[in-house]
Amino acid sequence: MLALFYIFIAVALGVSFWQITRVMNLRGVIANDKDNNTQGKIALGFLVFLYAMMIYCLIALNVLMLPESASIEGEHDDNLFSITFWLIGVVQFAMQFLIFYFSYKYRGNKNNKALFYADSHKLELLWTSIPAVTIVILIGYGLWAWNNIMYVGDDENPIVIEVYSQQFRWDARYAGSDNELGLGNVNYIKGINTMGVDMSDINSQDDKQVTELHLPKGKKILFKFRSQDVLHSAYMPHFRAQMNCVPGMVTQFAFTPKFTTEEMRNQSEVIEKTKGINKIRQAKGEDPYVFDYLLLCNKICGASHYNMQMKIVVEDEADYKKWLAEQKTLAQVIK
Ligand SMILES: [Cu+2]
Repeated sequence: MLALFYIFIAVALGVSFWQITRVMNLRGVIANDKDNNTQGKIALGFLVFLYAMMIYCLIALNVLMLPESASIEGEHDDNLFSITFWLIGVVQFAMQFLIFYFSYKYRGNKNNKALFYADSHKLELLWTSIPAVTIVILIGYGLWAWNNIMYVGDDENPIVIEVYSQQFRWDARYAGSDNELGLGNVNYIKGINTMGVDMSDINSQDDKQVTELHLPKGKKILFKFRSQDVLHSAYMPHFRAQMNCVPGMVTQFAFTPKFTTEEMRNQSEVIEKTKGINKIRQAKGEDPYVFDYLLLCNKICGASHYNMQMKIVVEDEADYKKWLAEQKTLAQVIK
C-alpha cells in the first residue's frame, strides 16, 4: 500500500513538472475564441460534476455520522454542527454556481468589452456586515455551549469521577460517599496504587478505583482528568465531549447522560449501524458487535494508542448504586 502511495506521488510530481514546462512554452501564445469556448464548457461540466459528488457524499457517507447525542449538553454541539453545516452548505452551493456559471457566461470573446466598475459601498457594507453578524451569533452560541459543558454550578451537586490516563490504558476513580476525590500525585505510585493516590489524605479513603465507567442516567457527572506520562485526550464521542489529559494538571468537563446503554442499543439509528458493521464482520468471520459507549484516546500518544479505550455503561440510578456499592474502597484495597 505504501509503495503504491510512493508511486502515486512520483507520478503526480512528474505530471506537475511536465505541465509547468508546457506552460513555460506557451509564452506569447494567446487563447482564441475556440479555446475560450471549450474551456467555458469544461467549467460548466465541472460544476455539474462538483454538485453530483457533493450530493453523492451527503447521502452515501451519512452512515459514518454518530447517532443522536447521548448527553443533554451534547445536543448543543449537534445544533452548532447542523447550523454551521447547512449555512456553509447553502452558501457554497450558491457560490459554486456563480463562480462556474459566470466563468462560462463571460468566457473570452473577441467582440466583448470589459465594463469599468470601481466599487459599490452598499455591496461592501452588505458582504462585510452579514458575515460579521453571523459569526458573532455562532461564536456566542459556541461559547455558551463551551461554558455549559466546562463548568458546574455549586447547586448542581454533580457526581465526581476522576479519569486517569497512561500509556496505554485508562483507570477511573469514584469520589466515594463524601463526593470528594483524595489528592493524587505520580510520586505516590507504588505497587497496586497505580493512580498515585495520596492515602494520607482523609478524602482518599472512600475513593473507589475501577476499570469500567458506570454512569447513572439523568445525573450530572463531573469528570476530572489527569495523565501519568504524556498528553492523552479523553474522547467520549457519543456524549460529544473531549478533553486533553495533561501531565501535571487537572482538566475537566461535565455532562448529563440522556440514554442508558440499553436504550441506545434499541434506537433505530444504532440498530441500522450495528447491522451494517455486523455484515462486514460476518464476511470476515469475526464475532458480532454489540453497541457500547466508549471512552477513547484521541491523541496519538504512542504505539498502542489505537487500543486505549474504556467501556462506559449508562444505567438507571438503582443499578448504578448497586454496582458502585459492590466496588471496594481504596482503604480496603491499599493497606
Ligand atoms: Cu493516549
